[in-house]
Amino acid sequence: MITTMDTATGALAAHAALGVERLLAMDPALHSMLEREHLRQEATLAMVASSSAADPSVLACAGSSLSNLTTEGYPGARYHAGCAIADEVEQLATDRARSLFAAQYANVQPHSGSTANQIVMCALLRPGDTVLGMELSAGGHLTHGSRASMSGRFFDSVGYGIDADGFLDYGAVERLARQHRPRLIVCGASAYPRAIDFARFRAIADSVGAFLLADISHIAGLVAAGIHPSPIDHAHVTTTSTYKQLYGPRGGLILSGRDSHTVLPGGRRTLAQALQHGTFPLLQGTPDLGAVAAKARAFDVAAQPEFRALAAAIAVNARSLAEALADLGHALVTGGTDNHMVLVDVGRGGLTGAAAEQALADCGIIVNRNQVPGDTRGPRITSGIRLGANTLALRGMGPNEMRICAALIDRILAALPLSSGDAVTLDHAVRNEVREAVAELCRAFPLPHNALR
Ligand code: DSN
Repeated sequence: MITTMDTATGALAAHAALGVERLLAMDPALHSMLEREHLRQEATLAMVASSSAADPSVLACAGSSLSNLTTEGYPGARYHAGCAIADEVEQLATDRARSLFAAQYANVQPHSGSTANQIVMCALLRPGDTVLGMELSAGGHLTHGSRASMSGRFFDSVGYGIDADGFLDYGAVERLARQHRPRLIVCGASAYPRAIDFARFRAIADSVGAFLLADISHIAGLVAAGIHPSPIDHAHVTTTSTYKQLYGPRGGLILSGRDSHTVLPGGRRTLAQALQHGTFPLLQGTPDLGAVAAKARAFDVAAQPEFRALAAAIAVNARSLAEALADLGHALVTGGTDNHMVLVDVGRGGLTGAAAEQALADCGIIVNRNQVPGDTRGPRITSGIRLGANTLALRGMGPNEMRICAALIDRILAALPLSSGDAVTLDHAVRNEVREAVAELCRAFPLPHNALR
């Protein structure tokens, strides 16, 4: 019988190396794509605010033999044999998640942040119940009640927004809550550069008897590091994806704090039990145990002092980037940032977000187009771009490099012909000059092969 002894035989490393060797020999075309993508990430400035780069040890877990497992249920209560080691891994990931966020309950099985939100809604609501979430066009997320997703189709969804300066309009949230009496209020955003007042949201939720869900997908690293206030004991439930600011694998996480033992109306289940049941069997079957192991690894990395330093650098860099762009005359949504993200209103200069995104990408600066408050352009064109500091901070860049990045972005945007469309041709001399500067930055600040330690 095979034991669970830790033998450190090298079998894991040999298997991983064999995998790459066989991929090259058996499928050179696919190997070439993956190799090129690896090099592309090394050679470009990733400033998509929802992106990061996972440590190779995280990726090794995700690609390990644990992904071969078929199993349903939870540690100690599976529906298949052969899960003793998987149970240890999932328990470790769960314990680390609870410890990292000072939560009382964690579920590490959700396949993504979107799925985590679906699980919470299906666990706590009945079809047709009212959900109050941030409008997608104001910076919310598809899964917070947008009509384009099941969250806005299976539930009666009402949206709150931002004021004319781009700040969250808490007064409007309160009025809409009183008017519509939602069963669930969702806070958290995909494109909002300011801190979120979770205590205020909870007070509004309590005033109408609603559950509060905080989706911290974008700011989970800042929350874990204590740089952004934590929602854990304010919200009934907190969700996050694990590949954005936690530098983990593709996946999601559900957390709960002081409310996790509350018995839900009907008296059948506590909140924690409803979330367990909502994940499996209600929404998911077999979890990806490789991803669960990778989450365990990422949570350990995020618990280290080096991660707190990284999170602090993210926030400092975002502020430096915002200040430098503002000094160069760019209009920023809310005038600046409290987190990792900067929203630039390029429409005021006569550009579209799509054109800016394309021209920046052409020079090796990777951002995404994003709507701005009162945008007259749709989500495919937009009048803004969204920038983030996660990966640049990981590369060791600081305020000085943020000023260089701001100057490069400004150089590109200033050279663009005014356009309302999304197809642009950038002046070749400007493109070559910026490409060379980007290459130099990437060489000077390589992605760390052994990130954080
Ligand atoms: N929510 C998307 C974003 O903010 O870019 C990614 O999942």
